[in-house]
Amino acid sequence: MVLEGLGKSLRNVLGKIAGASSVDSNLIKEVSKDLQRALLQADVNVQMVLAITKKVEERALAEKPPAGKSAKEYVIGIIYEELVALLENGEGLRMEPQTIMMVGLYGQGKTTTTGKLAHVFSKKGFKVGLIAADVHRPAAYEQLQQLGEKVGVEVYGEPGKKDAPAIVERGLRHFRDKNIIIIDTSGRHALEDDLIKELKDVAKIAKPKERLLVLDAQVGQQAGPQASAFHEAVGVTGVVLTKIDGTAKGGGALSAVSQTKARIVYMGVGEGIRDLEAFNAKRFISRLLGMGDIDALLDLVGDEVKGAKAEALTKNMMSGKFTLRDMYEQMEAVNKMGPLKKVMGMIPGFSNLEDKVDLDQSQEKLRRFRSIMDSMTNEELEDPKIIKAGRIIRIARGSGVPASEVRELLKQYNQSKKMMKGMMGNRKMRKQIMKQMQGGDLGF
Ligand SMILES: Nc1nc2c(ncn2[C@@H]2O[C@H](COP(=O)(O)OP(=O)(O)O)[C@@H](O)[C@H]2O)c(=O)[nH]1
Ligand SMILES: [Mg+2]
Repeated sequence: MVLEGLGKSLRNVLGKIAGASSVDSNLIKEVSKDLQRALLQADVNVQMVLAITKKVEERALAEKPPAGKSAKEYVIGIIYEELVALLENGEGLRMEPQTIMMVGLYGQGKTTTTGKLAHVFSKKGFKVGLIAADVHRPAAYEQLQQLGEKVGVEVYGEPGKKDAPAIVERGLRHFRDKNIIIIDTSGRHALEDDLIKELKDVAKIAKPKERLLVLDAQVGQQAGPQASAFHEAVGVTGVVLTKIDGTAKGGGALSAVSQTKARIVYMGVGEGIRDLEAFNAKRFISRLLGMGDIDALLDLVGDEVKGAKAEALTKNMMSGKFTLRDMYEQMEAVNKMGPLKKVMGMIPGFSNLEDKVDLDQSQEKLRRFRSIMDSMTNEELEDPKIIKAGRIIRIARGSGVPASEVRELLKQYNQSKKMMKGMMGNRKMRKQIMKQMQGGDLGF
């Protein structure tokens, strides 16, 4: 997940609120401090951090929750709103016929993103053409050509020629029958005058509806000044923040760009052709806060297990109860579902398993866990606390596994239970927040 560290600390902040006995000024002060720490660690600008936490404090102390809403839920809602406000910056890229020009310095990810965008549009059924107008970097044409091949999109270029505007002019003519044209342009180590001139000349000919600035998120808060400089030079209409997968500074880049009022349209989250995410502040923040995981899991559950069983399971979990039997049922459901890897990643406590073991092994482990549980009594399944040394030996013998494996299952159960508790807090929050602000539009 993008910005793993920030997500984790934000979820801790919300967990603290959810677990508090009551909301008072002490709790709010404490939460505000934690929020500050979380945002600063993600490289968000100090002034912005102070502003947002001040606002959260003021609102949390002054505003009264409307009837039917608890103080805790209301405070959590305020934090959500203020975080969204920090990043909210307009609409995404329109899925309609247009010409798009990519700009940015060397190595920021322009060419890669051009390929990714070509994939997005062609998947939607558009007729896409790519123009290779980076005339400075050797092999720029070949790089784009390769990406084009990968996604089945034609690339126009004139390797060896240096006149970018002329190439673009001929490319546009060549692509008369296309409805999405994306132009990859040259970069520099810095925004120099000759680059500005070249980009302006290309823009004059292509009249692109979108001029997308591609920015490496690793520059952190520097992304803000860079976005402003490019905007002044060539009139940026949107920003793509790349490499957000590999940096803890993503919070800095995101918030700094938002601050310039530039609209962030996409995030690059990996080197692969599919590693591009449309940016939406509400969805991004709700995901950071860990909302919706359970729903996504239940969505994946096949029809055969979706009925009464899933309902009973959810009800149990919502009430904070999570027995070994519940875990057993989850495993059953998981077994019927596949693709296992995806599902495993969504079950609290199992996500860490996902990376470490291969799939056949996980399947095998599930099978063994189930046979262990088959050797337990109802009482043990409902109340696993009572399973002490003597019972472990009996269960191990009954299911033909070493005692260590029974202990492993119990450990896994305790871990799942703990995480499930945390998530249930979030689910309640999520419902509340949805009702409160979105009318159901959180994008899940
Ligand atoms: N991890 C990661 N790497 C990326 C991303 N976008 C681009 N890259 C890598 O960054 C390097 C430079 O990208 P390139 O598209 O050639 O940059 P350009 O000079 O602006 O055209 C390449 O190695 C890409 O694979 C991203 O979102 N995540
Ligand atoms: Mg390039």
